Amino acid sequence: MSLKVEALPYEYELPEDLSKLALVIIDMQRDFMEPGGFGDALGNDVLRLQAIVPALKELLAAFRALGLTVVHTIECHQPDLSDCPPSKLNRGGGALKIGDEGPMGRILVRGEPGNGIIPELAPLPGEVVIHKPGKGAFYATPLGAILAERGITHLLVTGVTTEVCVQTTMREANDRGYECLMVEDCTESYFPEFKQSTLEMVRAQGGIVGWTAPSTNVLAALAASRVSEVAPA
Ligand code: C5J
Repeated sequence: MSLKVEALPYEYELPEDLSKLALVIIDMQRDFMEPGGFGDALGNDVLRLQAIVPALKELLAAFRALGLTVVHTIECHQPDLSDCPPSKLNRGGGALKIGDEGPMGRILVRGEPGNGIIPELAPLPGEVVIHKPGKGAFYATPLGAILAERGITHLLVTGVTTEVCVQTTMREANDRGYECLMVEDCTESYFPEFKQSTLEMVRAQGGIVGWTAPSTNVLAALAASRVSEVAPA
């Protein structure tokens, strides 16, 4: 039975075999979400990103209940910054640069307290965690190979920030042939107008990059999958 999510620019069809669907949660890490991290050092109001946590938690719980693939990403660099090009290191003009010591440890460095995913969305054992040096989650990571190994064809894309790492990842995924939907209330930006523009760009021209929908629509389709599992033939 094919399950459809009410979405824009038109219905998004989930794969018949739901094991081909993955939830991708981009960079819900303290460095972007909390005062004292990278986002804050760049002068952003980081607390506005907190608004999406309840909806994302609910979506994550639904994926876990169905035993579906969950991918968490973390933007980070090696302690020696060998994977951080000067073009990234020197940009921004913020109070603290990548690798500097901040209140949550070294900014955007793998393993530092500020680099961890916020506790509400902490990965469970067995969930995929991708450490990525770039904005897109496919660049210089094993993500493509992991998704291929699991036979994943469809991605629900969430996280922060909408127009930077979330959009970049969705575009990378689109070019690799994945059917992608950005979950509207599970992604956020420091700039509300950039979020809105990104959603519009994704679904423009007949869904040139993919679909968008609120999490309630996704949850409704996932709930219907459970009903169809127990319904008599
Ligand atoms: C940024 C991200 N904004 N995760 N990273 O530098 O969007």
